[in-house]
Amino acid sequence: MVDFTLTDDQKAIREMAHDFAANVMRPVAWEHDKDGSWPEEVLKQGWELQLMNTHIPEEYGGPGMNYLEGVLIEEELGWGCSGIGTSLAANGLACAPINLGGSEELKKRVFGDITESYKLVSFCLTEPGAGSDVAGMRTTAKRVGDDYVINGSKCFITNGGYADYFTVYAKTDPEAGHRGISAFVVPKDDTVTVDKKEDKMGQRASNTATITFNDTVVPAANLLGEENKGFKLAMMTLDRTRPGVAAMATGIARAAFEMATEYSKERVQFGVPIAMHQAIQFMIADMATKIEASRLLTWQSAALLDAGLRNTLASSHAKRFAADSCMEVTTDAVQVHGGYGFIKEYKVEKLMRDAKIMQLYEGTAQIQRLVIAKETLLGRNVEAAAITTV
Ligand code: COS
Repeated sequence: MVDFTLTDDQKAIREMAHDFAANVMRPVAWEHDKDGSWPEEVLKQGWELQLMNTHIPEEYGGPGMNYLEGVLIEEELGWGCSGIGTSLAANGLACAPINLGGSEELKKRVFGDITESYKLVSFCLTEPGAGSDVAGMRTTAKRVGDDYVINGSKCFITNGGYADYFTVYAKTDPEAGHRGISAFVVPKDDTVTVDKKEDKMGQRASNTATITFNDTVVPAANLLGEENKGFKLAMMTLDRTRPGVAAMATGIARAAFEMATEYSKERVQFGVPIAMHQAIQFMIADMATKIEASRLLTWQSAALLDAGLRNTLASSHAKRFAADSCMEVTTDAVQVHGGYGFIKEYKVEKLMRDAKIMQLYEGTAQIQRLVIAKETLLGRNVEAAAITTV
């Protein structure tokens, strides 16, 4: 029998994240959404509570949480404010390839530093001309003696404007397509410039920047995994982080659902609360089912990882379904509010704006379908195979 019971420790982790979301994130979330200001104080408090760097092993100074614990936290952060939540979660995305491919010395150096004091790490994969098509990237890393010299621009980089380190993907063999990409840890220095801060539709509290590497020199010791194996490292990273995005989408949807149900019990039309009307009840019912199903897929995708099994298919199922559901649920939550849902004072409109990015970042809804189709047609869904390493 499948057991969905959480341990006391897991319940405590979820409760701690929920308290933080309710008492620290929510009171400032709408202000940061309004002016797009950087929530540094909130992030520092999140770092103190180890709501950042959740998967860094204990031997390197982190809390060493498993993936199920990670998604429990991310759902609460999404419920609190997914803009601030994304900034808290971004170290996890950037550190996953270090965890997978970094040498002992590199892990001690970088993880030791970012767990010792508040520091940010940004994941640099996407480029202006290479979003879904990762292999189309143009950033290069040339080997010169014991170093690599990196040149190129990366866009849509979460926390990019404030990062102390970057995990950068670059072509080490430009003629070799996806088999010519390598990944590196790049500490911030004067050769790394922040070119543009994006003014976004949603998740306005998170910083999203273009970062350019201008003859940036890193030692060969900062290479992650083997040279030219960076594409696979990126895919293995996304397998590990898409469950977190699915969890955050579930949290946003849950917040919107709560607002819609509360409002439906208060708002009177035709002499009764609108919750008494079947038209509203059907919307509420569909919202509730989508949230439950999103959470179940999310937990499954995390539990497979915790069991040491390949979760590529489950991860894309979860990310695709939870993100699409989040968009639908938040749109319906605005609909339940009628005209008031369109007014900022009612707060639910922020959730609908925040939801959109869930279908875009860490692989669009269409990319998830591509992965699902490929995995299914290859028959890998029949039995999850053990994870291979880079
Ligand atoms: N784990 C390990 N290896 C993987 C993998 C995974 N999940 N997925 C693919 N690979 C490997 C394949 O085994 C293959 O290896 P070989 O070089 O040995 O043949 C290689 O990677 C290429 O795989 P594939 O042919 O399946 O790649 P495609 O080009 O068909 O598809 C997509 C790649 C489109 C799925 C990929 O580029 C992608 O996910 N794009 C979206 C990127 C994204 O999410 N961007 C957001 C940035 S972070 S905000």
